[in-house]
Formats: sequence, structure tokens, C-alpha cells
Amino acid sequence: MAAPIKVVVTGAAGQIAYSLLYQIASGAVFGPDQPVYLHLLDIAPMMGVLEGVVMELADCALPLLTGVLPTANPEEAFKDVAAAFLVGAMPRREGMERKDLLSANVRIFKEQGQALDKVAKKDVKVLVVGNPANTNALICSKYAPSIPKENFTAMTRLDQNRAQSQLAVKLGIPVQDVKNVIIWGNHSSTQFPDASNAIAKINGVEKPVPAAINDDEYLKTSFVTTVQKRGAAVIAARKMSSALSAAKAASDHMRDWFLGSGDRWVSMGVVSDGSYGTPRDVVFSFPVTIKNGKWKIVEGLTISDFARQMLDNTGKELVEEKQDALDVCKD
Ligand code: NAX
Repeated sequence: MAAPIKVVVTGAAGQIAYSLLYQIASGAVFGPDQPVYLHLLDIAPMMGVLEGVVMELADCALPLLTGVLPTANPEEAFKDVAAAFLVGAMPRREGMERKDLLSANVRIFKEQGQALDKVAKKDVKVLVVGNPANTNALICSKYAPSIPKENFTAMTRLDQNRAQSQLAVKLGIPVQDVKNVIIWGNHSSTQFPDASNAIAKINGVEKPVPAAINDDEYLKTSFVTTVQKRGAAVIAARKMSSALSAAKAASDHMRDWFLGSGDRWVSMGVVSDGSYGTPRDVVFSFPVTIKNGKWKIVEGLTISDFARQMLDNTGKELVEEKQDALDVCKD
């Protein structure tokens, strides 16, 4: 059995963490042979609730869980961690736009970037879930200059899973038989869910999704808007934001980053190098493949005029968010 790795989850007393912690501790993320030591960070008023979560983790009697450290101190929480799930933030409530959240949440990620820089392992893999996830990841990276910027990512996997699921339903096939759907840009309503390179396995034969669906209008309109607005639809129905599916997506993201993406493309927000004419130095979601713990942007895709417009639009929003965030950080 390998030596245990330290894994931190922030917002550990919250609803996403409630689903996520079991997945990490049961081996679904780092594999069935990798023991984990969980560091749980939340704010001081939540320590009582967190104690209950710690009790429940103990009561799960999970063989891979070698220890749990609940704390309200970021430097204690991030000490020597190999993986960080930055979930803790103020969640978006019904009727609230993501921009309203920015100034409240960006400060948290500045402070956590500084703490990671000081005490985390230098090869820590950081996944930012808390919104606005892309810009929070960028700020976190900026305040952790001793950790490579490739190690900071934002979650758009939930959007990818939603898109994949929509296409599978449309085609009447199992969800795992759809691959290479792409989420471009921001985890917001400007994101571009793109099925133009997706592949579906139908009756055992792989076929491009656009040909299989044969409805260009659907792929450019209601497919895109359904995925873009799915978070809001869940809030409207549940009166709370997505949690079960968000936790599953966070597990998928980190598992693929540690263990590889195989022959599938996965979408994640990474610091842009300007690929596909996107703005540099914002955290932009691209299709990537992952091998040996390193992600690589899928190259050589054709960008249609429609896609160009969508990429430019979401890129513009990210540039604006970055500027707003940098202004907040100056205060
Ligand atoms: P909850 O309100 O249930 O939990 C958030 C937890 O974070 C609370 O326990 C709170 O005390 C804690 N927290 C607040 N400030 C903190 C700090 N400085 N350090 C540590 N912990 C802190 O929210 P939940 O539903 O779990 O959502 C968490 C975040 O995920 C939100 O920002 C939400 O908007 C975001 N989401 C991101 C998604 C994505 O795809 N990237 C999808 C789901 C979700 O909406």
C-alpha cells in the first residue's frame, strides 16, 4: 500500500463537500490503493457542524482514510497537501448573478493562494470549485508564485458532464457512449458547450455527434442554452445550488488529473497560453488530455465562425472578471 497523501477540502462543512468527502475517502478519486489523510477547512463558526462531518467520516469505517484534521486555519489546512479541492465560498443564491459574488469570494482565494504558497507541496494540484471558479483560480495562482501555474485549475467538468448527458438523452444512448464534448471558456452563462467534435457510439459504431443528431440548429441553440442555464434550473427547482453533481464532477476532474484521461478529452479551466486565439493569462476552459499528472490542450481543432464568436464572448467576460478581481485584491 502506498504512503498516505494529504488532501484538503475547503468549505468542508458545506453541501458539496458533504458528497465529495465520501468519494475521496472511499478511493473513487485517487484510486483503491491510495490512502488519504483529509484536511478539512471551514470558517470558525462552522466548526461545530464540521465536527459532525468528522464523526460521520469515522462512522463510514473506510479503510483508505488514515486520518482527518478539521481546522479553521488555512496554513494548518494546506500544510504538505498534494491535492486541494477549493470548494469553500459563498454560494450563488436564486436571482444572484455571478458578478455579485466576485468581490466577496476573490478575497478568500487571495488568502488561500498565499497560504498554499507558504505551506503546500510545490507540486500540489489545485482544483477551484468555488465561484467565480475561473477567476478565483487565477487569483489563487497569482498569490502562490512558488507553485507552477499549471497546477491551478478551475472546474468546468460539471458543465461537461451536463453536456454529455444532454447529448446521450437526445441520441437515446448510454452517457458513457458520448465523448469529446468540449466546454470552452468561463464556468458561467457565457460558456460555450461545443458538440462539434463529439463522438457517439451507436450500435457499436463510432459516429460524429453532429452527423448522428443531424440538427445543427439544436446544437447551436437549445443544447447550448440548456447546458449554460442548467445551474440556474437546479437552483430554481431545489432552492439550492447543484451539490451531488458538483461533487461527482470534482471527483472526475481530480481523478483524471492524477490517474489520466485515457482516450477521452476532458474540459478544465487552465491558465490560457493564448491557444485558439483566446486571451492569455486568464483561466479559460479548454479540451485537454492528461498523462502522468500533466494536462495538455488538444491542438488543431477547427474553429467555425459560430465557435469563434462564442469563444471571443466568453474570453471577453474572463478578461473583465480578471480586471475586477485584481481591483478587489488591491484594496
Ligand atoms: P455551501 O454554502 O453549502 O458551503 C460552502 C462552505 O464554504 C460553507 O460551509 C462555508 O462556511 C465555507 N466557507 C466560506 N468561506 C470560507 C473560507 N474562507 N474558507 C473555508 N471555508 C469557507 O456551498 P456549496 O453548495 O458547497 O458550494 C460551494 C461553492 O461551489 C460555491 O461557490 C458555489 O457557487 C460553487 N459551485 C461551483 C460549481 C462549478 O461547477 N464550478 C458548481 C456547483 C457550485 O455552484
